[in-house]
Amino acid sequence: MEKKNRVILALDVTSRPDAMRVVKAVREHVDAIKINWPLILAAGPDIISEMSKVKAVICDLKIADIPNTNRLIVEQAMSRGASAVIAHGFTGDDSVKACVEAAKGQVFVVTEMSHPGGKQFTAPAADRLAAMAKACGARGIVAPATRPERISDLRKIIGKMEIISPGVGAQGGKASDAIRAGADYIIVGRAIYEAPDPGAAAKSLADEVRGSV
Ligand code: OMP
Repeated sequence: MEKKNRVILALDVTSRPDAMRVVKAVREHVDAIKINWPLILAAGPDIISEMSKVKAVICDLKIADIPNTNRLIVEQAMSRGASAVIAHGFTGDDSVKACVEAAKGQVFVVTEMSHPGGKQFTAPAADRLAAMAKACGARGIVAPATRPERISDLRKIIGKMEIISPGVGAQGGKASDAIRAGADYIIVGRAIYEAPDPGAAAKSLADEVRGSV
């Protein structure tokens, strides 16, 4: 995935026409498209292959199962053209290693989640989840733009691994704060796809990111 705009589009729309409209409008201003269950369930898994022809696709299935099931899920996602997947780490290092092997390293592990409930169970475990992601050979972690100070803390644990950071816009986080705290990319959904002009919204976020480095 390129590192030009440092914006990952969270394409959580629920129809193929909406997905195509948004991607057409924003493609120059984002480096990757993150596809989650809402779009896969609405448009079918072929949407992964279709989008992968436009941009790198991160398949956000929040994979959280035993190692064998994790492996099967990751193989399906990668065979459809995903460049990377997002997995949970609370299932343990054997489950995360199964993802890392099946995705040839292209795994982002969720640490502290960005929503208020993320403080309840994920925040107390986040440092250990980040260290485990590193030990398992993952590509990076997912860390909250809603709490940029936690991005800085987690950066100290993982070193040069990548941080992708959701929570900008609709959840209250700010793109420049997340990048300054050490995120490599911001992940943005509603603030782009619900904007009256998604292309202009994505461009403005990419400009904010460029201005903050
Ligand atoms: P918006 O809040 O609409 O910008 O969307 C954020 C996107 O990031 C959604 O696709 C969420 O599923 C995802 N996300 C979070 O919001 N918080 C997290 O802690 C982790 C993720 C994720 O793994 O991508």
